[in-house]
Amino acid sequence: MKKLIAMLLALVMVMALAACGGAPAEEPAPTPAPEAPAADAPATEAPEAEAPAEEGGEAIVVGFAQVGHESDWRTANTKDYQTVFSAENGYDLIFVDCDNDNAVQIEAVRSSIQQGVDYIILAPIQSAGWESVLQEAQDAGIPVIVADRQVDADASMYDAFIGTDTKVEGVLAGNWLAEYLNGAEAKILVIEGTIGSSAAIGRTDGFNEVAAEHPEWTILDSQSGDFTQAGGQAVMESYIKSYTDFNVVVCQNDNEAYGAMDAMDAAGITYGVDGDVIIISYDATHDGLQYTLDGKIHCNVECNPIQAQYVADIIQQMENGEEFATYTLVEDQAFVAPGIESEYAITMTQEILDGRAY
Ligand code: GZL
Repeated sequence: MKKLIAMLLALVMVMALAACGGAPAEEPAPTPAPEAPAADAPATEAPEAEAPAEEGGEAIVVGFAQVGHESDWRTANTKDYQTVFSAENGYDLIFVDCDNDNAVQIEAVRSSIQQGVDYIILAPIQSAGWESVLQEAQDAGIPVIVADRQVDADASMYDAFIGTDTKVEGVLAGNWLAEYLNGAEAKILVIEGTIGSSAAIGRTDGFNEVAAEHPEWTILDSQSGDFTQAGGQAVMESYIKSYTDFNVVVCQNDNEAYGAMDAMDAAGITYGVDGDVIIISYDATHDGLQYTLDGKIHCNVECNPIQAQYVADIIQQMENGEEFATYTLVEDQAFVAPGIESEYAITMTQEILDGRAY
């Protein structure tokens, strides 16, 4: 109802302007999405918070179906949403931690539809299987914003996407490895993220695209650690039993890397810039960058979890009947251990670590 009033008011204003001959000469330019941080900026602040459109009015009710609590990245992402979509900012956030369970997540979105929320935010655990529930949201007239990960559904089935390009992250990791190895042989073990998630699919596809250009590389195995530390450790323990000759481990998030390091420690396998095994990780969370600064992780490809304000800005634009960005890419960069110079990544320093927001 609120949206209808806002639209009518906007329509009346435009008609009034037209009536007074004050109509803008041309369509108002679409409001650009907030500038993504420059690729080389270590800072990770999102754009300035603004009061929602209904300042002083009733709260904007937002249903948020979050992946779960599987990683430090997710913790930072959830905290960011709970900070931005607070009651004092004019929101009623109905937050559901879907605990990495796709069926639970689909039901959480259905529940938001049944509650008649104003907006739905979906961070999809898996990409597949969203068409019918997105159609239900569309039939109910509830805008859906897909965040963080992608869905395998036509873009017309939802209203906006905010997130990173994980295939680009995979290519970045591969390009850094090629630069670092400089033609040397690589026997690579990969610990993937959650099966069916666009994050795991993208990073795998991107890295494999680069690997295909390097016949001197062999990817010995690639199994899912589900983006968790326990999963990373279990997969690495299994790899150590099966493979005796490997020199690169690619972990698709920091928590898997911590688990892999635990497993290699237990087996007496050395890693890092002074060890036998190269570790590549993703996320660039605080602890992941600490390990990178310490030389334990060679290369850490960032995936910025600070995304909530981008979503809030789009909701405000929708509330005001304004143009909004239907696709917002949150830029990433990569970091490497001290002593490594790279055209693809920033060499870690204590100052960079101290300046990180998550
Ligand atoms: C990436 C995000 C991934 C992180 C993991 O966009 O979906 O999920 O890389 C998290 O740490 O579990």
